[in-house]
Amino acid sequence: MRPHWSVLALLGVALLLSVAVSPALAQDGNNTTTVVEDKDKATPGGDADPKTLEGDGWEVHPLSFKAHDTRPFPYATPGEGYTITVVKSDEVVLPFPNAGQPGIAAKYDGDYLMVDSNLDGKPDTTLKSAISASPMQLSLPDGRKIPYAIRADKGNSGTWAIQRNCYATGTVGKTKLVFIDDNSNGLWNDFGQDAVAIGNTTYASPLSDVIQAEGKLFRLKIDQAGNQFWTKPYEEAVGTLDMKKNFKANCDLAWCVLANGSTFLDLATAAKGGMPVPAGSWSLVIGELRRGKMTCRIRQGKFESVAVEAGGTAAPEWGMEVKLEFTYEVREGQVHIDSGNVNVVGHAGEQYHTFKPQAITPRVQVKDKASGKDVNRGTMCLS
Ligand SMILES: [Ca+2]
Ligand SMILES: [Ca+2]
Repeated sequence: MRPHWSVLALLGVALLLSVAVSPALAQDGNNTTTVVEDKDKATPGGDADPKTLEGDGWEVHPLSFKAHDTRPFPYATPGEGYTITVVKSDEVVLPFPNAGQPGIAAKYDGDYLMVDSNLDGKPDTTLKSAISASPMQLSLPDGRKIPYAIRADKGNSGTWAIQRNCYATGTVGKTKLVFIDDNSNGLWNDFGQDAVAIGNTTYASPLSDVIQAEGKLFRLKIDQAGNQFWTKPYEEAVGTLDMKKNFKANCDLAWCVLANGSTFLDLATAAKGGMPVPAGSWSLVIGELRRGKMTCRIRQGKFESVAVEAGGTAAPEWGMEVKLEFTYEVREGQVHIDSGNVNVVGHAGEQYHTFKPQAITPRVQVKDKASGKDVNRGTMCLS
């Protein structure tokens, strides 16, 4: 016995979820239909050594540091939930680079958290939960001192959550690049874990060893200090990937990151006709749909990798029609649906989740399979 899927629209349109019940289902039993698998993060790439880059075709680009001082952070990133949790103790050390020291000294003083912003070993700057940024200094393993900024949020249980609150900007030609220390470790070159936003977008991709700018592909390296990066034209096999052409939805595809090994590209920023990408197999990492103030996130689900051949163009069909997949069980003649395990699934198996601002409220309709008559109906709230 398989549940009957209702197929309806995404975002702002009522969703109907129905279960056909047959006499066989009068018995208790479980019906699991979907397994959610999140893609593992890519492993970090190597560091950039300016000496080995000189004379090898790499072009250097300066970066400007920017401490951010309002909320929210201006760029959406794949790792934006990453935080360092600080608990109360006599000696608090924040795990940021401080050459020769285990970290940055801090003091937990009642409602306040004080940090040593000038690296003299004494906490000197008080962070309140209402204050978003704290300019401070870090000392890298090689002794270079760099600017940095964090934000601190006080948790309900007396802990503090610390997160980077700064970024670094530069350009390739006329294209703006924004680098983000997204794993909040004070180093800017963690490929796959840090992030970069390229072009006219507020969405960042995982830091990638190949980027697209000015309609071309470049290899990328970045100094761990976040003060410069290098590019070099990508000269291996290239194809075209177009994630917009055959994407159907009543909203904009605002963010669409696909990965091939340690290369991450945001296909939502592609011009009409698609984006040049290294030939190979591309998997969906993260995305977002937007219509007005309504948004929802996209994850891989069962979306299969897209093959891009050298010189070829791939444009997978995805998006609507959208269906709901869910788990239910029948106990004592009643249908029980686990609202925490209802997946909104797109045409190619991709999943849509985290709908904002309002929750989705599918109408639930239970039918008797034999007679086709409605047995019950109601409304379920999905956040
Ligand atoms: Ca100090
Ligand atoms: Ca980092």
